[in-house]
Amino acid sequence: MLCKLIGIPLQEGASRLGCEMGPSALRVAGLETALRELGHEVLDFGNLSPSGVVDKHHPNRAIRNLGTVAGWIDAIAEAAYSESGEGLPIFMGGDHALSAGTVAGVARRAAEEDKPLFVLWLDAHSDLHSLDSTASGNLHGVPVAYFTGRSGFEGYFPPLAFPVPTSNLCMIGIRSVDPAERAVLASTDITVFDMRDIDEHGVAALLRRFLDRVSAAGGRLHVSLDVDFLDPAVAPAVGTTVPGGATFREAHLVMEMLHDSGLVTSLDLVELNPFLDERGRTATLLVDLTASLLGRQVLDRPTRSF
Ligand code: DIR
Ligand code: MN
Ligand code: MN
Ligand code: MN
Repeated sequence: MLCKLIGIPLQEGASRLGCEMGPSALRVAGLETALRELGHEVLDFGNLSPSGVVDKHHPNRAIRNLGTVAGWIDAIAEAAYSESGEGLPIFMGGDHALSAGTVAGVARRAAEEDKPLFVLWLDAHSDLHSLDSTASGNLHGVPVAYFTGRSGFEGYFPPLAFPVPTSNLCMIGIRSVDPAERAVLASTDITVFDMRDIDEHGVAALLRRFLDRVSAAGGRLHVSLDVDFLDPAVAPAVGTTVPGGATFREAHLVMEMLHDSGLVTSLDLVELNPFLDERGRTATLLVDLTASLLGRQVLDRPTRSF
């Protein structure tokens, strides 16, 4: 498999600075080597930069860095479209606002190939705010609303040609949802598996149901992994930790099942804030999880101590 590493040092969508160092930390933690050791060809495209930033103002005064983030989304969507024609693009973030661009870009690719696009959202949060409903003003809280074509982004974010149908979206790991997001979840057919669902049924049964649907539809599958999907005890390097997240084993199991499915066509690794890390521990975990997604087995895994 040809793996394409694309760095996206975007941090303006998050409340704390530091995500711009995410791509560097993933490189230092050995992402390229780990994938090569599995027999994959790896191309590192370096880091993207945003398109021309236009100052934009929204009536919601809480919103921060709107013009900057919109410029990033434009550039990211273009790159995601161009690089999704062959191989597996791995988008190394950067905060989760970048997924507004990656999903928009791969959705254009899927439309061109006449295939449905499915999105697996691994996150503590649903990131479903509109520009009107966000109270924090942090734009990493809005990408899902944007790429599913909800209203209110016109004139602020780049026009969206191919919205992802909500029925093609599955969220796993959810445990922090704001009231406005809850209302959206209640009124759409987004599949939401929260932590209680994982506790009761096990993550494997939940994921298998979704993967069976993707496979039956012959779809492309974009996976978006937010560091806060993981429990803060194993992944401390994220600005918005939420207790009670996925364990080390659950996360690896998800990745191993995704590998076995052969369905994944693009991947986001987002919200890694190396400034908050403990000696590269979270970056290393993300590298290991990506290796699991690309075929590393339990018995091949390196022993780590921190
Ligand atoms: C919260 C936090 N829902 C917000 N969102 C985060 O600011 O809108 N997403 N941290 O990853
Ligand atoms: Mn997120
Ligand atoms: Mn999150
Ligand atoms: Mn692994």
